[in-house]
Amino acid sequence: MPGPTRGFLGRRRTTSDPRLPPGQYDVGGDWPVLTAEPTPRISPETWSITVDGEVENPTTWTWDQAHALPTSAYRGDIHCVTTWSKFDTHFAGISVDTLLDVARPTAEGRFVMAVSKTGYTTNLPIEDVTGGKAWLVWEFDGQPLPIEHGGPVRMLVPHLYFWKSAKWIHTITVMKRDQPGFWERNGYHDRGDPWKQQRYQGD
Ligand SMILES: Nc1nc2c(c(=O)[nH]1)N[C@H]1C(S)=C(S)[C@@H](COP(=O)(O)O)O[C@H]1N2
Ligand SMILES: [Mo]
Repeated sequence: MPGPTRGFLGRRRTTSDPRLPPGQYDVGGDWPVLTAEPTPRISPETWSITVDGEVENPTTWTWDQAHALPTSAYRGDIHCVTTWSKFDTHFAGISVDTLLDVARPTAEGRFVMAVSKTGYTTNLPIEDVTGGKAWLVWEFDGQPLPIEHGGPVRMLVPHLYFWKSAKWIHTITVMKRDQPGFWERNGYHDRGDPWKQQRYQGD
């Protein structure tokens, strides 16, 4: 990206970049860690992902079973509500669509709760995790996802603020009705669209 180097203007670049949602700045090469709970140690041997709730076929995949599914990658930007954005990230894993195709949400299943192994939760309308918009990822820039960033596997919903991307994802529960997750109970917006600046309740 053209423009002044870091250190000259400080870390908050003021250049306007069409990739930058309103109120955000380019964090550059950094990838801040934001975690509300103690970082869990999860080994691939014990990791699993379950899709349950309002589905016809509740299913659990082990590490090997998940890795046997068709891989899917994301290259693009991520945006945290604390105002940093990171451009051109590269994640790889599987599409949430692949899991939901097997679990088959019922017609009444209209929301999901993403649940971390730690108990962290975040809620999403099912449309925000289908149609190629959400992933379970285990690679960042071609390397295993670092544990502090949610490794071995996190959710990735890059078109929404990053609190919707649950680290250490363990269960996706399909629900009939919307229910607030951890940050949503604590004042954050229910949906979190960075282009609409949906940061806090009432935005
Ligand atoms: N389990 C868990 N997932 C989480 C969080 C958390 O505290 N716990 N924080 C969320 C928030 S607020 C952000 S901005 C991103 C931070 O991800 P990072 O630490 O990889 O940058 O993770 C999201 N997912
Ligand atoms: Mo965040």
